[in-house]
Amino acid sequence: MRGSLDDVARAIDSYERLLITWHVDPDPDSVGSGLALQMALEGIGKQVVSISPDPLANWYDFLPGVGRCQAFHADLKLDFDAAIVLDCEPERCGGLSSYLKSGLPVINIDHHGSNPGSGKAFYVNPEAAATGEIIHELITAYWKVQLTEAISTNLFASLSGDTGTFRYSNTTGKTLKIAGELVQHGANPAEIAMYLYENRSYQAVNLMRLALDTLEISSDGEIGWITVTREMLGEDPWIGQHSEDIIRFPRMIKSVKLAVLFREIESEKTKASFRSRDDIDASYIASLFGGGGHARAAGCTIDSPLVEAKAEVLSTAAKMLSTQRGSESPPI
Ligand SMILES: [Mn+2]
Repeated sequence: MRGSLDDVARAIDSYERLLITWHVDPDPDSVGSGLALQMALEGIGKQVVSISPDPLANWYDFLPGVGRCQAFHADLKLDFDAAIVLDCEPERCGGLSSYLKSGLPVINIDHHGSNPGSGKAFYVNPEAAATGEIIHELITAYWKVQLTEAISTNLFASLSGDTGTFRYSNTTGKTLKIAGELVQHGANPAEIAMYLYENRSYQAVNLMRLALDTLEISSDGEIGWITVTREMLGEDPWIGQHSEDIIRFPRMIKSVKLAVLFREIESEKTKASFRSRDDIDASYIASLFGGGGHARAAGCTIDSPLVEAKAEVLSTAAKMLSTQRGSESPPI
């Protein structure tokens, strides 16, 4: 744990006009946390604007308050007393990052262990399953905010998104306790799950079909990967949730300890996303390529063509797994 939630609450208290933002490729945790925090802070009299570094896909439309969230563009008038950066470091805020570094006080709340913490006040708690878990604590403990149906729905979406609907190893008793409280205050688990997982476009599901066709596995069965090229994506925009949708296929395989999704971004730029299980540290391999994340979910962007990046990542991953395995025989 880095920084202090007390400092964060005090810092927020001392400003009136606040910007809330989060990482590029937004996910339900970042957006749900942001909208819930915006509503809570407006409830205590703050002026708050949420700006997403990237446009939000239509399927976020079910989140209460999402209609007031703007997508960043260069002509946007930015005039705030301070910014609250959620679920990432200020460097991951795309087009907003330069504004965040212009001397504006920045308050940072995150649960990624790779975030060193920075700014006027920060709180980074890698034990929190989602940033939404921290937002719940912040707004209920410090400002005694009443959980409305709208706030509860946003926070439930945040927890649900980052825990794979309460299945991943980051799900704790505390996560479930908070989720229960959110349901008591109006969050509807079945409806939120439907919007999160059964509300895709034909194109998005078709992309999964094309991606699944590229599934490969290492000879020892421990590394499974899928490759998405620009051609597969066609004219459709990439949205963060595609990663979760697609990387779950290699991770379904019993023997796979490290699942990798390779995505061609440009001819010389490749993104690798990692999901791991057992004691494999996904953030470690991501950090070797300049990325970061959580122990079980991490990612990096490599300035190499797809084929080269894949070869490099897969040989590094194989070495990492054989070192971490030690003398034990692989459990296939
Ligand atoms: Mn998160």
